[in-house]
Amino acid sequence: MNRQSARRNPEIFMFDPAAETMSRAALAALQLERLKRSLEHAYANVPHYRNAFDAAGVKPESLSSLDDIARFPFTLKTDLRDNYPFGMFALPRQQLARLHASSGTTGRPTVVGYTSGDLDRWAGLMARSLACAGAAPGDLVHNAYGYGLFTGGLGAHYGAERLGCTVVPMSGGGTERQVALLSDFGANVLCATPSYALNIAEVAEATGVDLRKSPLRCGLFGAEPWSDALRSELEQRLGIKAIDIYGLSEIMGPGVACECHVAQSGLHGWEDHFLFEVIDPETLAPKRFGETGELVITTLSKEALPMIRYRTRDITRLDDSPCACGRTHLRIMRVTGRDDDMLIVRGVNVYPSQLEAVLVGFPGLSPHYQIVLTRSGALDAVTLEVELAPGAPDDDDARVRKSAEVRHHIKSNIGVTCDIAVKRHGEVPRSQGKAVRVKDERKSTK
Ligand code: DLL
Repeated sequence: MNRQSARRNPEIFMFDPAAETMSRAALAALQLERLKRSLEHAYANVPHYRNAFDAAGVKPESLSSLDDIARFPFTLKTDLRDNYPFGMFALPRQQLARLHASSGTTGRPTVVGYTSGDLDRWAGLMARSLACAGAAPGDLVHNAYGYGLFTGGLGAHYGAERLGCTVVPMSGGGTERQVALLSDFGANVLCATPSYALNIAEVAEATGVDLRKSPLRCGLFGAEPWSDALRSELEQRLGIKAIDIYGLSEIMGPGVACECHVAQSGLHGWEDHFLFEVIDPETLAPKRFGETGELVITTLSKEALPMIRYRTRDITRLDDSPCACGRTHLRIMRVTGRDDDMLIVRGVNVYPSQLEAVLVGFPGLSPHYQIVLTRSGALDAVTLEVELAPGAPDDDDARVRKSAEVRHHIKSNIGVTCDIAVKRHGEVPRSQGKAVRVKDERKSTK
């Protein structure tokens, strides 16, 4: 079956069926038309793009096919920081309806802006994503993404309203209260980071609330890398379908791509508004469909902040095979991690989510973990902190045995040798939003 032959199944609810099942030829024509406009808009209104295009010897008119995008320069997070706060905006600040920002670990925050038209399209794409995940008008959506400068809270909020849902704007934290309201209000849909959803599941169990017997049906989990092992854990403990949702503030926020509840395999990237490429992060050469590399995104309809070939640092691959749901938009396979989160453990490259895939569901362990980096002399050391499941034996001998078992399992599954520290139940910090998977103590242990 080729992509053209995927047919829409009338049983599957879509928020925007005409756009979501558009033929590949129509989608490509729309992308080309919008891409030309985006390049012109960026070149005419953002000095950074004018300089970068001139330096690369290209003009918006240099593009006559989608493949020509490869001639244009990349945009980096540092370009946003260097033009802090509003220098990358294509419109005067007075014409913007909202700002968001990410705090970043070092230096200046990354500031992003939206016109009211941008907010309208974002709400539409987020509504599309919620429906893709299995939400429907009339559902009660419990939104535990953080509200504020982070795009998660407000992004999911307006999308759920646009879909015709009732939104409970919880934000993160206060987990016991979250559990009580999830249960009392009878939420159908939970929006949260996967690590916070796990915290909610644990607190529900500890307070005797069985969410598996509640009307909760689906979870939209994203904003951080996670594994299929954590997916199974959340599905089983919450009695839901756990769906992966992807996005980033520089491009829009949540809703750039979302898995469908039909296949739960790869995230449909909304190609009528974004152009997706995968490149080799070392050579910067384009990769073919199916090859793993860094995801690069160009916005096709953003007014306030057009992004041309934005290097996300997220590692994934694209899949253009047809999907059982009938949507024609390509799929971005699960983001395993960011290239800047990659650890080098005794010479082997490892992403935290690979360790997670081995740890979650491991007999006698709870699914909480943290990776601690220290330095002894000139060498970096990596310790994986894992935690005993409630009720597991926790005397010294049992912990030594568990540590050896985990070390062996990681070595045989991922090929790295890690130091393992087995903690008592409750000792690994619980997530309140984006989990801090890596604790870098190298500066203090120098
Ligand atoms: O995290 C937007 C978002 C909110 C997405 C809620 C999904 C749900 P930022 O704070 O700018 O925006 O962080 C973006 O988070 O480049 C990825 O590294 C990571 N990320 C986001 N979604 C996923 C995912 C929001 N599903 C950065 N899987 C991105 C893996 C993800 N990583």
